[in-house]
Amino acid sequence: MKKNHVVQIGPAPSLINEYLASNYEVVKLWEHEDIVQTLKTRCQECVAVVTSAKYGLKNEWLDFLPALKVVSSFGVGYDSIDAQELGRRGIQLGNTPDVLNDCVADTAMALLLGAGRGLVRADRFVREGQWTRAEFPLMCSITGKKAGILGLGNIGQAIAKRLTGFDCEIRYHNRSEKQGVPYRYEPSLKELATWSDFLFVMCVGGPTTYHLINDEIMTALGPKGLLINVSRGTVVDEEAMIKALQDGRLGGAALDVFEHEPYVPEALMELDNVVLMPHLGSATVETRQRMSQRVIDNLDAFFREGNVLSRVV
Ligand code: 8YV
Repeated sequence: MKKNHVVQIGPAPSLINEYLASNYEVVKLWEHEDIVQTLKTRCQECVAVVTSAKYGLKNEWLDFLPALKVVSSFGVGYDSIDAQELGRRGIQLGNTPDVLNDCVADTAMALLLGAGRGLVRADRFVREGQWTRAEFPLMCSITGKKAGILGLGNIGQAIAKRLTGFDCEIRYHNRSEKQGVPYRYEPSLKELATWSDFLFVMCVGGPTTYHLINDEIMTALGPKGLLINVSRGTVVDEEAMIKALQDGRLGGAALDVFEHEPYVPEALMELDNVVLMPHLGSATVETRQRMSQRVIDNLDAFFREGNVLSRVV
């Protein structure tokens, strides 16, 4: 049987690679120097694109993919893919929601304890031999504190569930109030920040949320407040955050994502009240396996029934 043609934008986990290699005719775009030439000469029959939240898909490439009908992306966020443009062209987009909720929420807790209880700083303190000559500063308690969540979607709710285990009081801000959740809605993000001891950023990325966390919000969170970002770097005005951290208007930041990944501003590395992770929210063996399987299932479902399983457009 003739195999369908697929263009793969960037490297993927081995489960996806092996599946693609045995079931499809694959063009590995990132291995080619002249991308446009490769699209023009080798991808005219490609019905599917396989990509990820990280590698995305450039709109200008779509004109060189006349047979394209489906995009299967590794990751729940799709801010690096223009879903509207795909919809306009009648191309389906599938992503990998839900299978990573718990993992990302666990990462948020790791950041909360890592920064809030000073775990990362304390580790440095011991390794650098400071324990024999100095006292580690007292940190603030986590239990019973006020936690704000920007973006109470499925991952936001998994974060809230974990925070109830710490007896935290929880409020959230979304574009609109969510029905059927036991947490209080705060219509103003600034009010939420003012109220919160910890503010978790868990909304979508892209233009609608660009720099939602600005100087005013960080100042409202305050000198004792902790900002935790596990969504997208673009939601936070990074320059304003650095200034707020430097002059003590913001207590601390725990970040898994950055505005210009994988580049992290030098100024952040110099701050003791900051914990940094290289975008590992969903990075466990089990979760990446489930995400890979969903990429495959989305493609399979499309070729079998004409619709991806987890459909964005
Ligand atoms: C990505 C993510 O999957 O799911 C998302 O939106 O940001 C991550 O889990 C990972 O960076 C690979 O692109």
